[in-house]
Amino acid sequence: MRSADVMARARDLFPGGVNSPVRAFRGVGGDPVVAERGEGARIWDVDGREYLDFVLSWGPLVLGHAPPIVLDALERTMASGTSFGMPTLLEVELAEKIRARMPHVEMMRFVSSGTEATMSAVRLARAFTGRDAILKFEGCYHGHADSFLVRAGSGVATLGLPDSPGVPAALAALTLTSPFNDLGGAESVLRANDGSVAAIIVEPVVGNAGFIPPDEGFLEGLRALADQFGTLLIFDEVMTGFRIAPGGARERFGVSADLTTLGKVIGGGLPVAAYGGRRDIMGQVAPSGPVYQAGTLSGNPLAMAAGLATLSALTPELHFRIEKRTIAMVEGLRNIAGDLGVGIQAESAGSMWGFFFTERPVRSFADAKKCDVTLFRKFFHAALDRGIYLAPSPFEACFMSAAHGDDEIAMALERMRDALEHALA
Ligand code: KE4
Repeated sequence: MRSADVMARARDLFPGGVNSPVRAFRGVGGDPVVAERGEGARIWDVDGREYLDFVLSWGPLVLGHAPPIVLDALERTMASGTSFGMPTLLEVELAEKIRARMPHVEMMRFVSSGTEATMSAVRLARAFTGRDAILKFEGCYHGHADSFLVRAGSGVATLGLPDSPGVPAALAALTLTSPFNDLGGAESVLRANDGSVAAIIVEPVVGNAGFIPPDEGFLEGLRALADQFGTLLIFDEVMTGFRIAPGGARERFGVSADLTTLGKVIGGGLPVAAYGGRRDIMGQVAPSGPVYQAGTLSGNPLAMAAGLATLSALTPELHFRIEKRTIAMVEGLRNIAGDLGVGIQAESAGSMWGFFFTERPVRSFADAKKCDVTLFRKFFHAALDRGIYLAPSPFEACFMSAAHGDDEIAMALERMRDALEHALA
């Protein structure tokens, strides 16, 4: 088995044999799938097995794997060089396209990972307000910068890590936390720390504790609290940007954050992320202001070209077509669980979706942790054996792409019904 051989070599080279923890299947057990190639909605592993892919590189591939429009753009661009470390027209064009869809992102800065984006946004918020504390929500994941590894989601939750060693207690103490969807809790934290909280940072739709949408009024409430306590509101849209609506959280919920972080989709599978927002805040970033942040490959032309091609193809019409199929997926999953007498909460927002095996609504990370993880693990592997690749953790979201047509959804639901029957046996 080539997968086993590759992983044996990988384990000797990388911690856990992976370059990012969630890939190691620790949340579901067993050995990871070793990818060989992807095309559209499908991936093949190094042993030639084919899967319908609902992880799509954890969100970036909203057009599916290796879309011709992106490959063509990369081929054209790389012929002129791969990196300059100088201003280029491509970065201007991608930023203009992002701002056209998210006008509240008046000014921005490209970086190469979501972690860089959120880390920089928090540094900027601390500088702009002169305050040191931040408020994040339990189960939300904002990348692996020190300040965020406090009650974080995604891989931190998957591995059941209390937080992370190596983060100085003095710094961790500046990260305040509260349950998602609990406005009262957020208000009492802000009141108890009045005058010292620089920013509230939140995933407008949580994709890192499993999929948890905001209650009606929750985001509006955070906006009001931010204004009341003089803190900035940061929407971490690294995952939700260009997935929950063509214009992200502001279009879907009508709430404007002071700063927004983006990533994944805006790079179309290449390393791109960004932070941006109010011009008066972004103007504080070096070299126009004193807040330092830099990056050798920020605005890399290949990455910009992939992002541009992706956003150009992702018209509102295409977005709503993918959203419709995502709704069909979660409705189908609810029907299957209902037929088999299994409690499930299956939800979606635009082209991202997720499910928990539980009778009770999931509104917070505490609720998510009560879901039936054992059944999830069995279902995950039964689905994998039937050629369905889901996120290998109950504390992650799944995604959909333009390449997942009606046939792929029907095929996936048929195989998932069989997988759930098997998992329950
Ligand atoms: P990166 O540094 O991994 O590019 O982005 C960090 C990040 C920030 N904010 C949100 C809302 C995110 O979802 C992420 C990264 N998401 C995870 C998946 N849950 C990336 C997968 C991984 O860690 O390998």
